Amino acid sequence: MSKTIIVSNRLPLQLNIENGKVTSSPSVGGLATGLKSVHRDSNGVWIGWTGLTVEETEPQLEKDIETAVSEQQCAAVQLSQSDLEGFYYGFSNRTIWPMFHYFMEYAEFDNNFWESYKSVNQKFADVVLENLEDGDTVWVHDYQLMLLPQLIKEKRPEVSIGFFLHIPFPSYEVFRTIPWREEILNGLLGADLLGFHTYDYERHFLSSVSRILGHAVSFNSITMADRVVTVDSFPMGIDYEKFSAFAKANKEQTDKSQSELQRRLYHHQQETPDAKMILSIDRLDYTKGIANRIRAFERFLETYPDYVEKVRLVMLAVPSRSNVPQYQLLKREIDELVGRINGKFATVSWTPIWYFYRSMPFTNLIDLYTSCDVALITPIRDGMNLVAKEYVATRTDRTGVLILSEMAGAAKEMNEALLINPNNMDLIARTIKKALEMPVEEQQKRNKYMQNRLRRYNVEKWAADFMGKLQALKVNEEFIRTKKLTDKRLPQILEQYNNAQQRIFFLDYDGTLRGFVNDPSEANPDEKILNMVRRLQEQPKTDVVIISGRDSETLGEWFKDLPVTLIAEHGVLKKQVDGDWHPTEAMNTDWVPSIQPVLQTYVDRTPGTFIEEKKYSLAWHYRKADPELGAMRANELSNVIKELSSNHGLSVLSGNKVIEIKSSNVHKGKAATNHILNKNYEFIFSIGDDWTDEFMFHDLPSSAITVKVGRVNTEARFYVEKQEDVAGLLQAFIQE
Ligand code: GDG
Repeated sequence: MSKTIIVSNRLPLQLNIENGKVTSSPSVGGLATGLKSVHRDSNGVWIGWTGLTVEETEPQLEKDIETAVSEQQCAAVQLSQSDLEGFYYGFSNRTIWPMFHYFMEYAEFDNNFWESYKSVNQKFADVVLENLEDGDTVWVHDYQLMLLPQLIKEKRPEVSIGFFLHIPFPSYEVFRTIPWREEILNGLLGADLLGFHTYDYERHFLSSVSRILGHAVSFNSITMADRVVTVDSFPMGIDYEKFSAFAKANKEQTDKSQSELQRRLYHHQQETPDAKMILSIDRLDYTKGIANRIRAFERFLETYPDYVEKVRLVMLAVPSRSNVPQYQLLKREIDELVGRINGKFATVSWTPIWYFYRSMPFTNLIDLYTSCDVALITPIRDGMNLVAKEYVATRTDRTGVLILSEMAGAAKEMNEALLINPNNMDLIARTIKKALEMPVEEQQKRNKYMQNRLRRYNVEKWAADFMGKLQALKVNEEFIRTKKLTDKRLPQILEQYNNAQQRIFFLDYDGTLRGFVNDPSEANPDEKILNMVRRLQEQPKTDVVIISGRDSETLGEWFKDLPVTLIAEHGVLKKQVDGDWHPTEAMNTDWVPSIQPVLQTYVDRTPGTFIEEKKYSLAWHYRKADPELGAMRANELSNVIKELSSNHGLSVLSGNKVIEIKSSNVHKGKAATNHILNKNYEFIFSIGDDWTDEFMFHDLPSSAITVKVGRVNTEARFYVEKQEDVAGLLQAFIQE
């Protein structure tokens, strides 16, 4: 039975070694819960690091550790101390983490870190490949393993691979400053499905792929040479029922069964019944905005002194990455801030901040969530932030107010929270006051909406959605495979051809009849091509249409001696046999005066490029420009025009070293269907290689034989592998 292999930096288990005996227990993080049905219930394997380096592992315990790990349905990747320093503390946490959270000034670009990142990703790949069997699916998690999808795909192209990024993906302007940006993008693009928490991260990723690698991006898919990569957003949820159930149990506790912390919190409530508690929980990380939060609390106490002795900030900061210098500095900063503010405001019976620097057992977390009236969550940047969701889930009586930073991915789904900009101290201070004074009915109303959403889109649903989408893509990929125009299928098509009274062929030119050449002006048809088209046209009851993006002059010149219909400029102009060129539609050119100057700036800035003014379109040619500069500017230009074009209804076509802009109401699909209107073709054949041909495949009647050149996602009914296969296929229709 095929299985799913989950891969993450750390395994979801705890190893305990006591008196030479190794035992393991599952750790119950959100991810492990969400993936339970993929991992535990369906015989999956989870691959990752145990938390023990090779140096920390006593040789005589190796076997026992392996057994303990496999008991949890896991397989371990062995990492050395130096792997950990370079790959984890280095590249992952001193390069990627700060860059992806827009802390560019903290990012270090160190080649040794990068080398270590590559070699550890390879170690993960080796273990995945060892465990991989036919039909398996792989789901890779997070920023430590961005090269892994490609490393697996190269070796096992048929395997379906998903990747989910748990942190933000930064904007192109930030991402492009990373020295290894191409390698990282290519690594990720080994996946068939890439998931992000929010649409913004998805958008940033697509923009980087389009601008840096130059791949064609449309909506949420990326077309590569031989496959299509899909990108989508899947906002991660929590184990709602667990949080809600633990919160209920917490309410029903007796004095005796209460934790020490719960007792302390309870006494505080008893002693000062009208005092309120504000909660803050995060890993101690500079992205979480902890220092700002404390300063905002100070601003609150200064601005609203009536609240002195009436409000306490309960702050849990969980130690994290303490070997990284920035984290050590942050720890010192927070210690000092807490000390200063407690010194400044404390009274005999009251300290404004209770500060815990440690991690707590899960039940203590519930004690905090259920006891605090307000949760103050103010990250500067955060992929999602699950603490915000957990706080809301534990409010079983629906009271409590969530103050949440707009910069957390969670803010996109939690509109009913009080959303703040984490850099605006006055706003946070005012919002704290608003939260403390919010009527209970309003609190309940807001939480009701959020709880309903969190209950519905919980972590299991998140995982199921991702896997469902990946599965659907796999089925689609298999479906594409079934479209191959094999020798077995051809006789049936030929039978239709032979039985038809009227027959027509729509043939695309570049990439279909003719292979690509470096200089497109030298791509004129050779004798072989001309002969083939002529002989096809000579078949009885058969018409041939050459349908291309080329301009009418070129196409007219190349095919002047053949009695075929020509459709040029992606459907804009048509020339019947022995006729003149005519537009196929009433063409709108009002947009030309506003777009022309934009193109002109690209000509000015990019030596060797020029504008071609066609009758109904503008083309910017860059084949004589420096290839890299040309490609880069072409991408830039096409993005700019796409943004501008929404007002004009334009379409931007990226051809071979040319960007063409035209009114979007004309395309090959429309031109082809208009051409056959009121005619009685019983056999319609169309073949083409790029996305402009998809319009034809889509618009022609479903009985048409539509053929894509290249094996990518297509609306065509069939495909052939490569341009070189086209001649052989057309030859089959030529009967002596
Ligand atoms: C990354 C992204 C994204 C916290 N303290 C204790 C404890 N926790 C638990 C919380 C929560 C989790 O840790 C923290 O999750 P966050 O989402 O808030 O933040 P990151 O650790 O930065 O996670 C983030 C997430 O990945 C998922 O994709 O949301 O944006 O940065 O579940 O409850 N648990 C226990 N003791 C503690 O002291 N037991």
